[in-house]
Amino acid sequence: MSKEQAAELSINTIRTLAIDAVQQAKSGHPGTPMALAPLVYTTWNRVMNFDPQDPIWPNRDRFVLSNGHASMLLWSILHLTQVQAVNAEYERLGHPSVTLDDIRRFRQLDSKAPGHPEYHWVSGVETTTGPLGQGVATSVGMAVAQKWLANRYNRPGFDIFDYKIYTVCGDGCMMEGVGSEAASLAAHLGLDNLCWVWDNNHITIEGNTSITFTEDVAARFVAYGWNVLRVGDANDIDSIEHALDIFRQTKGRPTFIVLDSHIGYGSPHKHDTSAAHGEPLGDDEVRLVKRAYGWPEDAKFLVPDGVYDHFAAGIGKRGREARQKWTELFSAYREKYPELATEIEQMQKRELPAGWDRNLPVFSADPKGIAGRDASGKVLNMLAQNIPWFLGGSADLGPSNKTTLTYDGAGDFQPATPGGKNLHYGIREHAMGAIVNGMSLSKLRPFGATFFIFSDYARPAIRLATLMELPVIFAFTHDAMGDGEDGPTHQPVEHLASLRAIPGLVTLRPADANEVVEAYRYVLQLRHQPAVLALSRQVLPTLDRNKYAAASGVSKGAYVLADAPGGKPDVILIASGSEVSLAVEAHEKLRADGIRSRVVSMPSWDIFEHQTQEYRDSVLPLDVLARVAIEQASTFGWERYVGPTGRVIGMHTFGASAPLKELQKKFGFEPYEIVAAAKEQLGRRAA
Ligand SMILES: Cc1ncc(C[n+]2csc(CCOP(=O)(O)OP(=O)(O)O)c2C)c(N)n1
Ligand SMILES: [Mg+2]
Repeated sequence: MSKEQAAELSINTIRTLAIDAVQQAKSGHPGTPMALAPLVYTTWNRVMNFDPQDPIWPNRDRFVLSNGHASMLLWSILHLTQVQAVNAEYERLGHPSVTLDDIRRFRQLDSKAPGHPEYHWVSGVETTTGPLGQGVATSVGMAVAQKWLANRYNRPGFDIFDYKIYTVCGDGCMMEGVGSEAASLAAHLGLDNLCWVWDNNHITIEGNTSITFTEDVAARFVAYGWNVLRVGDANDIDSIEHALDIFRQTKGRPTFIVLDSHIGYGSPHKHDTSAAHGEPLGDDEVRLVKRAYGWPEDAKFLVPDGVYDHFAAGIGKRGREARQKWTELFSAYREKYPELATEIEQMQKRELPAGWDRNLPVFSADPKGIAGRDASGKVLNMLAQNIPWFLGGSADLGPSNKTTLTYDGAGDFQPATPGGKNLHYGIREHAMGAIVNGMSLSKLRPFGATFFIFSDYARPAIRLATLMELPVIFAFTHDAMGDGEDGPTHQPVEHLASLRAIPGLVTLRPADANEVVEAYRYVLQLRHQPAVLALSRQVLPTLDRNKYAAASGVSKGAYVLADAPGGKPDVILIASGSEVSLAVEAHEKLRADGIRSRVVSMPSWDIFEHQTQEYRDSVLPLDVLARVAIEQASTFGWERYVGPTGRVIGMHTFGASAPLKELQKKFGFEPYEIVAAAKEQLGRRAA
C-alpha cells in the first residue's frame, strides 16, 4: 500500500466508523466527521507529538474538539491510534481507552464513546466539549498554561514544556460570544502556541449560514491580531499539513486556519445540507456513501488491514520517540534541577507542595473587622507565594475584588512576561471561566474573580469545571447588597441558590476573616472539585473565637458557633456570610431575654451535606423545630434546613439602590427582626 493509499484508507475508516456508529445509535452527528476526517488524520498522524501509550505525558500536544457534537471524530481517532486508558489516580490501565465495542455502543450507557467528549470519562479527551464555544475558549487557557510552564521550568538545553494546542471548531464556536472573548485575549497575549481550525462549511442546524452568519470571520481574526491562513479543500491533506507547519513556525501570534469543507462529504443526497448534521444518514444512504468511498457497502465497523499499523507507524512511532526523548531529558533535568522537577511531578498529581499553608493569616477579634474581600486578598497573596503554580486574576476588577498579587516579583502575565502570576482577563467573564478551566486541565492551580453578580457570565464554564472535576477557584466579591448604592443590577439574589444547585460544586460564603482563611484552606485541598467563594465587599466583625467556636468548623460546612449554656437550645438561628454576625447579636439579645438559642454558621451547604448524619443531627438536632435562617439572598431552598414550619429571612425581590444600612432596614436584616422571628417561632410551638 502506498503512503497515499494508506492515508485514504485511514481517513475513510474514520468516516465509516462515524457513519456506522451514528446509524447504530439511531442518533448522533455523522456529517462533520465525514468532512473533517482528513483534518483529524493529518493533525494526529502527521503532526502532533502525542504518544498513545501515555495520554497524560505532560509535554504532549493538546487536541481540542470544540465542535463536540462531532465526537465520533475523537472516538475513531482515539481508537485507531490505540490511546491507552488511565484512571483518576493517573495509573495506566493496560487497555485501550476506546474499543471498537465502545464505538459499536456509541451513546449507550457506560460506553467510552458517549454523545460528546467527556474529560475524566474517556482518557485522551483533553476537555469536555459540546456547549459550543467552550472548547476554543478553554484552549486559550491551555495555551496560557503552556507559556507559563515553559517560562518557569524550561532551562537552556531543557525544553521541558514546548507543546502546542490544536483546536478544531465549527460555525457555532465562531458565533458564540465566548469564542470572541477568548480569541481577543489570545491575540493580545500573543499565544503563538495556539492554532484554531475553523470548519467553514456554511451549515448549522437551521440550514445555510446565509440566514444568520454573513460576517467576514477571517477579517475579524486578522483584526484581533491572529495569523489567518486558508485551506480551500478539506480533503487536501498536504495543504492541511503545510498550514499546520506554518502555524508551528509562526511567532508572536496565534494561528487561525479557515478550512473550507463539505458537511456529509460523499453523501449523494445529504452532502452540504444540514440534514447531514445531526441525524443518521439512513441505511440506503449509508450504502451509497460507502460506494462513493470505494468501501464494501455492507461492512460495518470495519477497520481494514493495515490501518492500525499505519497509525502505529505514524503518530505511534513519532509520539513514542518524542516521549522517550523527553523522559531522558527529564531525568537529566531532575539531576540538575531537583526542586523544579519535584514541582512538576507534584503539579501533575494535583498535590500541594510542603508548606503550602504557611503563614496564612489569623485575625484577632475585632468588632469593626475586615471585609471578606480584603481577608481573601491577604490569603491569596500568601498562597501564591507558597504554591509556585497557584496564579490567577480578575475580569478587570482586581482592585475591587482584592485579588491582585502584590508581593515582590508576582508580576503580570503579559506577552513579554509569561512568568507573571497576575492574569488580566479583561472584561471577559465567560472566557475567564473557560480559560481558568484550560489552565487547570494543564495542572496549574488557577483562580478567577469578578463581582458575584457576574458569576452568571461565567456560569457555563463553572458548570463544566464541575462536570470535569477540576479544582478551580472562583473568588467572587460583593456577595449580596453590600455595594448598596450600585443598586439591583449589582446585587446578587438568586446566585447562591443557583450555584448550590450545581452537583459537586463547592459554594462557600464565609462569615468573617477567619472563616475566609478556613474556606481557602479547605478549598486548596480539593483535587477534583471546583469552588466558588462568595465574599463580602463591606467590613464584617471578626468574631471572638475565644468566646465562640473555632473557624475551623468551616471544613464541616456548618458548625455550632454559639450555643445556649450547656447546649439544648430551644431555637436555632442559621446564617451565612454577613448575616452570621447579625445572628450572633440576636443570640445575645435572646440570651438577655432568657431564651436559649443556638447560632449555626453555615458557609457551605454542599460541604455540610457530605458530613455524617450524626454530625448533621448534632448541629441541627431533629427535636428543635423552632428555626430561623438568615441570608441576604433568595430564600429558595432554605426550607430544607428550617423545615416547613421554620422562618427564612431572605430576599423575595430584587434589591434596591441605597446605602447598605437602609437596605438592611428595608429588607429586614437587623438583629431585632431576627429576635422577633425567633420569638414567633417559639410562640408557635408553645401555642
Ligand atoms: C451553546 C450551544 N448552543 C447550542 C447547541 C446545540 N447545537 C449543537 S450543534 C449546533 C450547530 C452547530 O453548527 P456548527 O458549529 O456549524 O457545526 P456543524 O453542523 O457545521 O458541524 C447547535 C446549535 C450547543 N451544542 N451549544
Ligand atoms: Mg457548520
